[in-house]
Amino acid sequence: MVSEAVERTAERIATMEVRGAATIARAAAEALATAAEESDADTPEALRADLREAARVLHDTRPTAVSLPNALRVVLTDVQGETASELRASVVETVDAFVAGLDAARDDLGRVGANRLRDGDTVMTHCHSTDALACVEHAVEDGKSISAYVKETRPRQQGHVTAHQLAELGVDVTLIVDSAAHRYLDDVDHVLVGADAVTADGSVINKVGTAGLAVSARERGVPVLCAAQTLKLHPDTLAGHSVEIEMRGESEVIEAGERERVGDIEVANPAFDVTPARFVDAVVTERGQFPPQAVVTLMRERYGDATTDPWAE
Ligand code: RUB
Repeated sequence: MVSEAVERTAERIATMEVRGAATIARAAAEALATAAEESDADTPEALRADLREAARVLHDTRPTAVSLPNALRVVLTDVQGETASELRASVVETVDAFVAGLDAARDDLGRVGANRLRDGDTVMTHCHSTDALACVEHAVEDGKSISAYVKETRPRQQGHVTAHQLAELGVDVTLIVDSAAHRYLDDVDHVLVGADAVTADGSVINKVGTAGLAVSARERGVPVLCAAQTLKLHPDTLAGHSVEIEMRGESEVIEAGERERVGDIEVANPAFDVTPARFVDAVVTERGQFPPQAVVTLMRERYGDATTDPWAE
């Protein structure tokens, strides 16, 4: 039985109260620390079993953001202890270090991304990405004046969060409906998006609509930057595995009362799409910016060739 706190976090991730790849990773790691603190296991083996069970519940919430399994893997493999209490303390310490690492990576990445932005530049964003926002935040801190076209991002309107946060930074924000993106690309210097996963061949998996935006941007000669800390690199893709694209419910697309009006038709609601590497100009990470084709080297350095799923053991 997993603790109520873990169940609650899993529920908040599944219902998207907690959303965005980095934020999901943080919540999942913190839930493991809570699971360790709340477990009454008195042997390291029993505590490890409790942690694996908690990790399984957290893992099965949403399938696409690789930051979630990557976070669980880091915590479950880095912890050590000869006794249950040593192991418990090690989980809390490991999670603290992991969370501090997330913040530091976001900050370092933001500094790298900010170097791409010049004073007076206009960016176009899609969805809400804390990594992408870090780039603008650092550019503004450097004294650059930045404007933004912010796509609203149907059906969940994460663009509203982006618009609000960019405006708070002092960015001149224009909110547009998704289908107006092509119309405004001529006024844009960079498309700036985040990622839920970056694959070994440099493809970027991000909120549905990113791929279409990137293709339009290429047609207009606008560079596409993907801000993604290395926690978003998908190590399973090194061995040829594909990434599951989450399909969400139709109630996000048509409200219950609209069913009768639209009739008996299928509704498909994929949450993410795949932007092939050839439409991405740079992947901005905490270790520098890379052409998407070079991501594979970075992935091997960080994760090695083999990955394990400790929660599945
Ligand atoms: C969020 C989304 C974000 C990435 C990156 O999708 O696609 O662009 O997760 O976010 P959802 P961050 O709202 O469905 O979770 O840079 O904050 O990790």
